[in-house]
Amino acid sequence: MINSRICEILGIRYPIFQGGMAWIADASLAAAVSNAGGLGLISSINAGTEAVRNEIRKCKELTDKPFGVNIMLQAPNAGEIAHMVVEEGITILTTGAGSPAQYMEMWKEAGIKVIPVVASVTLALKMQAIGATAVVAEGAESGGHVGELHTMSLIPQVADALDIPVIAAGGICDGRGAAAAFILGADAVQVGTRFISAEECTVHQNYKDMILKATDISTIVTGKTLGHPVRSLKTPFSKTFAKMESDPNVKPEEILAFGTGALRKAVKEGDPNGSYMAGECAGMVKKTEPAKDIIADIIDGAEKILAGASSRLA
Ligand code: TUI
Repeated sequence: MINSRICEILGIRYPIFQGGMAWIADASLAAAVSNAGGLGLISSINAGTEAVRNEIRKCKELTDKPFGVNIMLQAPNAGEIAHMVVEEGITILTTGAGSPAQYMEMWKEAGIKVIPVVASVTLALKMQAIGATAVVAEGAESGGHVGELHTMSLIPQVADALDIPVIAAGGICDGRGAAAAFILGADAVQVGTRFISAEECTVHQNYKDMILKATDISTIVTGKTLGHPVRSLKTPFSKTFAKMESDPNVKPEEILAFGTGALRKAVKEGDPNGSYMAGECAGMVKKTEPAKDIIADIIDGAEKILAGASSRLA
């Protein structure tokens, strides 16, 4: 059975994290993933700090297994969330879109295992030096806010540089991707896009349908000119966003205003003018199924491939 040191450190059965996707990753999805033996994560991007506190409390009712919270560090309420998770007794945190250095002392004192999401070796090394338990190394195939390196070259470089466990993210949604990540040096994988299609994921049905209809070329990265590149599905919204960025007469403030609230509109209302963040592997997600079946499929698939890898290549 596939198992790694991160399973023991976190008390989980399978080395699969569910991405802490903004507005999407709530108690329903996180508890389903944790109950199935993975690591469920609740996103800190929701309708305010108290809404996130409620999700944490709900999740505790839905599962007795370990789960964590993902803190998006660029959010205006990141400081508030950083304190609230300590109050709520959270034991596992992932952080994204920046460095969590300013909160590390407080979280370590509270006994929290901190797992920053990084997109480079430089930041990964810094995180190890300030006491991170592990890092999620996220390649640019992923949905949402992306770095520059892709999974294939990021993972081995981060794995070579660090002593702590590395969780691979970006472009992984089945046993093949997971097996590849383990071979590249990862101790676990983080899966986002495929869990959007999970039965327990509470996003608007239109969001699920858009993922299920996606093909290999359905995503686009916008926001590079604003210093905040984001991968999402190609829609009238993202195409307009891209056009605004390439038009020298449109000011950055206007583009930012156009994008504000777009993810929430997609997740909650299924609004065609919303931002449907998704990774490049959206084209491989073909059905809605329970989170536990997604985890079983990834683990079984990876085990079969790893067991037969040498014979396939002989
Ligand atoms: O954070 C993410 N993905 C996200 S956050 C998000 S919320 C959002 N909402 C509306 C518009 C835009 C975004 C959606 N998706 N992933 C983790 C991640 N972190 N990926 C890359 C990084 C990263 C990049 C640079 C982490 C640190 C970093 O450098 C910081 C430094 O100080 O060097």
